Amino acid sequence: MTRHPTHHKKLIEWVEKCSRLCEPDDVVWIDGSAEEKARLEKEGVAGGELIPLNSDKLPGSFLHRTNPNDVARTEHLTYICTREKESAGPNNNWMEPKEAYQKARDIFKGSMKGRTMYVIPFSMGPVGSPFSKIGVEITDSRYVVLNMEIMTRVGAEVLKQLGTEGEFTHCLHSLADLDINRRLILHFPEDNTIWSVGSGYGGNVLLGKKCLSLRIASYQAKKEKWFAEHMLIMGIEDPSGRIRYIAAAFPSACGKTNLALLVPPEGLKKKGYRVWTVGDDIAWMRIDTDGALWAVNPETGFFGVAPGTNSKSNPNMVETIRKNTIYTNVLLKPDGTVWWEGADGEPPTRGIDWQGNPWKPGMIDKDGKPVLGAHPNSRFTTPISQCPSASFRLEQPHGVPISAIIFGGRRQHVAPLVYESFNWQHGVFVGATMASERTAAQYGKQGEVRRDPMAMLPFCGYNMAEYFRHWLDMGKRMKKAPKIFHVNWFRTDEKGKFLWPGYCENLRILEWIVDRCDGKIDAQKCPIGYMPKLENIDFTGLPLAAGTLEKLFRLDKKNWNDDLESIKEFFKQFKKDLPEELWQEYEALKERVSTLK
Ligand code: OXD
Ligand code: MN
Repeated sequence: MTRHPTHHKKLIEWVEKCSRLCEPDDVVWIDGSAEEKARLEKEGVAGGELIPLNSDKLPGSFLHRTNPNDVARTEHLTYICTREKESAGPNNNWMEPKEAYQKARDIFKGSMKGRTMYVIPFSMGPVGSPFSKIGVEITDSRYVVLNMEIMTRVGAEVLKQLGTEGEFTHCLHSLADLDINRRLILHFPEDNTIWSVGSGYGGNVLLGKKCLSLRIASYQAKKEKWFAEHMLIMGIEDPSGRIRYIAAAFPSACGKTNLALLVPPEGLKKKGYRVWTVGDDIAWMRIDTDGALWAVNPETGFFGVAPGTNSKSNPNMVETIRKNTIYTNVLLKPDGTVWWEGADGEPPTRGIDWQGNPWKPGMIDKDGKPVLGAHPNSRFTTPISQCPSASFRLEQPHGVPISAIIFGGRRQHVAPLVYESFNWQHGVFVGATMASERTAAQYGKQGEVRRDPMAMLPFCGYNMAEYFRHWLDMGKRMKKAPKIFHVNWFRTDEKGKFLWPGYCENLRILEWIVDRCDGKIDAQKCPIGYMPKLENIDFTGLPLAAGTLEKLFRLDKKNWNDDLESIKEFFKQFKKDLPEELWQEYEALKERVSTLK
């Protein structure tokens, strides 16, 4: 009989029930101690799940390889399981809960035979903060335990906070046989439960992240009147030492992590600007007693994409991942360090690729394509506390006050570099109509527009029409609502070349946004919102070719009309559920766009 480190009866009963279903050899409760971590790492190395990396150059770091059929989130196997189909809405896969539990139970049955079942109590958000939610993840993967220890607050202090009666999200995970035909990522928001089986990939199995902090939390946030959003949070310190915090939503692969860890360009640094990173992926936001919106990052780590990370795109991340980092599906160099496409320096002359095969630059596969050293979605898991720009308010139970919300996408032509919405309702429309064009790196037709409202399309745990209603209602509850902006770093010229240099130069636009929030400057009223007077953006030391600014801010009537058509199609799928206010905003925009020349 296992000894339990808790007197929480329901938790113990649930653990025993899962144990009877999965039939592990033994059950281990995770306490979050350093000794336990060292033991798990040692066992992981002995069992082949972890490869220790060069202890001088990357101390405390390991490499893990997932099954090659299991390298990304599997949206088509991800379900919202509510009693009514309508509650999941038109954008989620839906399964009836009874059927879903039965299907998964068949796969979980005996799946942990010969393995250890780990029980991980974890807190999303500082332990004991009014923002925080507790989950307990049961898993048969040591890799999951070690990643959860970086990404969340884990162990004894969480159990203490949970007490004998506390609410928690029931998260059950098993690798089972990693068969893609027996893989399911199931969310039961009405039961506060997540079941994930048949995968070992982070986004599917670190259940505190997308599954709890976005899908389950968004459902809870609607009920409890707060926000669970797919947003970075960063602080911008101005030369007077005042810090303004912003939250920003961009679809995956639009540079959220790079923006959150931005290092100011020379000119702005000299002026006295500094950036503080609060989070790169998830924001939980509440209206506090002052009537303003306050945000925490519920996570404690970054689960970042490795390819393309280098000293130019993200110098702070390069510093962060030098130690205590778990690398997944990257290339192993002969000196026991790692590499990926788009890393600093020259490619190594040889190494072991992400699938464990010998690799050399220039290798070609049977279809004539280059063999990649690292998988395009290879990752690092690393503690935020190691980041040079980590905010000193990460553990603040009340988080940080949000002055601006920013939405953005990857648009070649339509959206200008930046604009500000007229008011909250218009801002919700701007977020609800957010879109990105597919790049060559993504599945699907290049250039095709994918609408991704508030970057939540794959993560909203309920009907998106209800979600829009929630956003509108929250605006009415706030006394000091943040201003809402839209940015587009990805506008291109006639030859398809980016017009804006991006990366650290984006701070110039954030400076304008913060100045607008502080009421320091005025702006031009345009058909789509307020646009900057160019003299109010600091372009010092940024040589842009003649005519570039004009192109970055030009509004093209045909492009906007085409976009309105696509918005109409998108909105129509929500039928009568779409809040009337969004149709009003649509009509008003159409009217204003008709005045464009
Ligand atoms: C992520 C994503 O992994 O949004 O953060 O896809
Ligand atoms: Mn994300």
